Amino acid sequence: MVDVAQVLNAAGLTNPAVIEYVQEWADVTRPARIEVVSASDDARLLQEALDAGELEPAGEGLYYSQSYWKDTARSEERTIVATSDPEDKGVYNNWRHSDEIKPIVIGNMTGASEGKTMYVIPYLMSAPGSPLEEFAAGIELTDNRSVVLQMIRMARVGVETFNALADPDSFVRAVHVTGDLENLGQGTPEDKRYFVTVADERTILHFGSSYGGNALLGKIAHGLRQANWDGGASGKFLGEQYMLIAIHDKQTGKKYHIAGGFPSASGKTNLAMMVPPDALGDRYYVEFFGDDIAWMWVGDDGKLYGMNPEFGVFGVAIDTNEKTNPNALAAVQPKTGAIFTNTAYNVNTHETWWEGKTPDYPTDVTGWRDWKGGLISERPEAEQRNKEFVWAHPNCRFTSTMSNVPNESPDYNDPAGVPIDGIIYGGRTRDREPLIRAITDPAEGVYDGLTLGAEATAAAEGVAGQLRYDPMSMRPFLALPEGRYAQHFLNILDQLTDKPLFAHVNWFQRDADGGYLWPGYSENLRALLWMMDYREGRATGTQTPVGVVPTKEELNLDGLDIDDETIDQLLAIDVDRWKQEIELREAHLKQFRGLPQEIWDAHHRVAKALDDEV
Ligand code: SPV
Ligand code: MN
Repeated sequence: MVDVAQVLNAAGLTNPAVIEYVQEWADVTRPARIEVVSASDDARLLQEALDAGELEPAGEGLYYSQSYWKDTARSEERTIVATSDPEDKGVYNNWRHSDEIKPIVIGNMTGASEGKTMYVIPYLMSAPGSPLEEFAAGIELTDNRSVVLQMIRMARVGVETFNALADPDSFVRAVHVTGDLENLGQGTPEDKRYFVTVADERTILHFGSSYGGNALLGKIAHGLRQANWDGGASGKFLGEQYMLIAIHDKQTGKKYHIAGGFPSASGKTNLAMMVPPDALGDRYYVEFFGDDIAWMWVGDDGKLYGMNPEFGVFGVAIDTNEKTNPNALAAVQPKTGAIFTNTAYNVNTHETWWEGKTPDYPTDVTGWRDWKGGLISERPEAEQRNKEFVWAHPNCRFTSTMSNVPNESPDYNDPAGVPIDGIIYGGRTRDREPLIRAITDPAEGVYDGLTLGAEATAAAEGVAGQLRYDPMSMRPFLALPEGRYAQHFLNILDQLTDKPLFAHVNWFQRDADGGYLWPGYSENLRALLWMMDYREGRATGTQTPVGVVPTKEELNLDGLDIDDETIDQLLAIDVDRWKQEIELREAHLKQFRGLPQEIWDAHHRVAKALDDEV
């Protein structure tokens, strides 16, 4: 048996609470070795992973990894929030009593790291010195070297950072055990995977995956689920699946900070890394703070402050190209240390490729393997360059640190955070939602977030035009029951003397032929500029029952080739379609126990305004 105290002490981790925690879990998982890691171990661990065949070279200082084929995404069904109080059960948090679920996960973890190394990863989900530092520290234990390499890119990892904490006993206990991936019964009734956040014990127990948020526990489990709980329990902050950017107006010198939630696959990463369109580039610059998580709190000056707790980006690679996201491409250039997962890979040239990286497939298929490792050249001719037979997995990813993203904000590391001027919610809706509508009443803003959703993509998934609701884009990440979450959100807003403006955006309106009305990507900046003009009183917009939409003249369309009729359509409110939506919202909200009266009042105000419209 490994002498845990000796290994930890030798690595400089002397905190008795940490030693006790590592000992407890080493006794369960029974690793052969224990190793404490810091970011400075990266080069050595990369070499070890290359030597062991866990990573392949993908160009100078670039790496490729392939996951087990049944382990390619976060699993919502297997993700659980556990506490000791049944009152914590919500509609979406998949609540279980910790007395019931913990023994099951611990049973699966028992002896599951035999023969392996247990890596001890001290990490921080904030800049050191942040007012939320006490909620940000964690120690992940993992038996997977690739997970360590991903964590080093996604979180601030290091013994020194951890030892410098004001309160070294306040840390999240995050245990990750990979398990025997080929024998876990993924997707069957005997599924052995469990991804549990025991929120009231600040303990995360994930078993049965080495992929993304299932395994990098600082991200989704700590950064969102635990944060959602801690934020509510302390009353101090909101932990949200939001991107965070600044728009810098070089003419006036002003910087506007906007945070925003979008359901998965709605372009959050592209929006956050945006390069302004050519015609606006002389005046505006977009600074990147984060593409997936924002923690927000009440500042001493009565403004809402926010920061990105992550240290890197775990972005979807599909459709990332020079037009959609040039900054993401720059973040994965040689020498960035980026890791590609489940893209296609060329064993001869060490290049990576994914659908949408270039308009055409690579000209020569020689050496190309698909994400499962199959040679493209060995496929029947008709399946080699055919969309139905993908080269890359739809959830293939790139992992790169924040500092590799060219438009990273100079303020990203500032522990004070940045004041939030606007919060946007963005659905994916083909007809009802205008390009942007500003929402001036804060409770109506929270109501809008709670009724956020994305349209079912295929008819089989639901009724056309009907949303899969995803409150605040937090549906898979809520630890709190919805009613309490909504009340907590309102409480935070109540404390602000200078509140952010809410708005709902939609980049996905379609014409009768199914084509997109709005060009999207960098052009989305135009909607956000109007939002800030409205907030600052430079624009007045048109009041509608569901918020304020820009007038045509107020929207900056310089250099954009778009006709008047299309703009009219983009800004129109279809009252009949909205009335249908109100009915669906009512049913959606009724599911939530203890939803604050303020939210119901907001709902009824909007419903009445629509009824009053002739
Ligand atoms: C998401 O699925 O929303 C992610 C990726 O950000 S993962 O970390 O795998 O959950
Ligand atoms: Mn996400």
